Amino acid sequence: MTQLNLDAYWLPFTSNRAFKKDPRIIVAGEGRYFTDDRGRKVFDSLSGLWTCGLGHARAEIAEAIGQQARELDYAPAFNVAHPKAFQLAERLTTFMPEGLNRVFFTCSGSDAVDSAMKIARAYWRKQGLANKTRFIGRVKGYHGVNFGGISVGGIVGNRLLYGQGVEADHLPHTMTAENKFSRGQPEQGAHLADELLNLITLHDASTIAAVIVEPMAGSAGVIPPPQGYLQRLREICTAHNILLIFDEVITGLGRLGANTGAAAFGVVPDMLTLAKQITNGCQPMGAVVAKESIYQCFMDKSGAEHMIELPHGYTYSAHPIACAAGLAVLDILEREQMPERVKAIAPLFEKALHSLQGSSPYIVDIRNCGLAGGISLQAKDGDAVIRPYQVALKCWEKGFYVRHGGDVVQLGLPFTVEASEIDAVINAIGEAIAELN
Ligand code: PXG
Ligand code: PLP
Repeated sequence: MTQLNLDAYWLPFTSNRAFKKDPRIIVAGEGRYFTDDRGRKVFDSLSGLWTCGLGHARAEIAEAIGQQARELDYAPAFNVAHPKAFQLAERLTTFMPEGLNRVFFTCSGSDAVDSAMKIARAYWRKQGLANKTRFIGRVKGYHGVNFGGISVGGIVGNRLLYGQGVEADHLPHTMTAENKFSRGQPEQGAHLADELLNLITLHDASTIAAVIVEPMAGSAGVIPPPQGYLQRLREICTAHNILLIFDEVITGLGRLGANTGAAAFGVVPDMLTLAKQITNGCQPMGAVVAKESIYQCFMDKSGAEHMIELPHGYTYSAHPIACAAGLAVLDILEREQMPERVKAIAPLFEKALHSLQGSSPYIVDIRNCGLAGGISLQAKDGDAVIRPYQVALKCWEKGFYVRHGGDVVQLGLPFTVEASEIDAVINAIGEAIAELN
């Protein structure tokens, strides 16, 4: 390895000062393993950043990307289009709940969230309900980093520095004391959805465009919805003429052992957002999938036929190379029955993860759903993040890439994970926690 100059690169969501003293550099990836610059194999326990469920360097995806780059590297997205945009949109709808069949492509999950929020506001304005502009998110929600997303988001640290955002209020989160160490969906807590009624009383439904939640909160540390909770949110939104948006950037396309969180939990939103797994992380891409009636409203209420119905889009919307990657990914997801595989192996993961309960006084909660898991650690002298951070560093030294976020150690295992690897990573985390002081 040539010596790297670390100065110029400002790393995202990273403690740059600490990192540059002790950098962790990945130089290759294959299957479920990275190779670092010391030549070590490192198990990827977060599938990249929840992106690479199929594992790294899948030949079919690489082939599709290379071929597309040679055939058509870029096509403008406004007023012209390329075939794979239509093909991918159509293929994606076959993975979606019944009725969600109009796909708007974006460049990331953050873009997908802000696009969905703009579509929601515009949808009401087109119907003469221009006051329906407010959004309801949820405490601990993560909806990316654009201004819309941080406004509905509920992770304090991601908003504090940035000042005024979009008008939004927040539902309480569902991590209650009585639900600690629940396996899968907690039994208690559906009543927390009724807080939406209080927010409707406060703001009036005539000012609320949409409710946006992750069906299972990911970034905040894997918080599965209490049984009946999402059903209740759906009922209240329908009764009060408020759109329901599921942010499925993590839960979409297999993670929960179903094609979507909507399918896993049996609740259909009006729009859902996707990103990450669409291309298996190989190309930046996101999407909003909307009900046909939402799309049709724009078609019906936008004046003469040459008028643009939705003045919104990105230079890289439906990028040909991302679309080519996406088509290859959907082929593999389907052919290798990945959501089914996730569903089949999830109970093994659940058992191994929860075996850590009681192994350390620092472990204050464990949660899981599909191939996602979170371990909450007790704060140290008022510092909530130090222990998960130390666990992640220790795991890296042991040959495991493990994600820490806030007071949680998070796992998002590759869909292809083997039982022996589940045991190995849980052992490594257990050892790392035992070494804490
Ligand atoms: N919505 C949700 C639900 C997400 O999880 C985004 C939007 C934003 O997507 P982009 O592509 O703009 O990053 C996300 C992203 C973690 C972690 O450690 C999670 C995300 C990103 C990075 C790290 O949990 N989620
Ligand atoms: N800023 C400027 C000056 C631009 O011209 C554009 C796009 O043309 C953008 C920002 C938005 O970039 P993107 O379409 O990649 O989101």
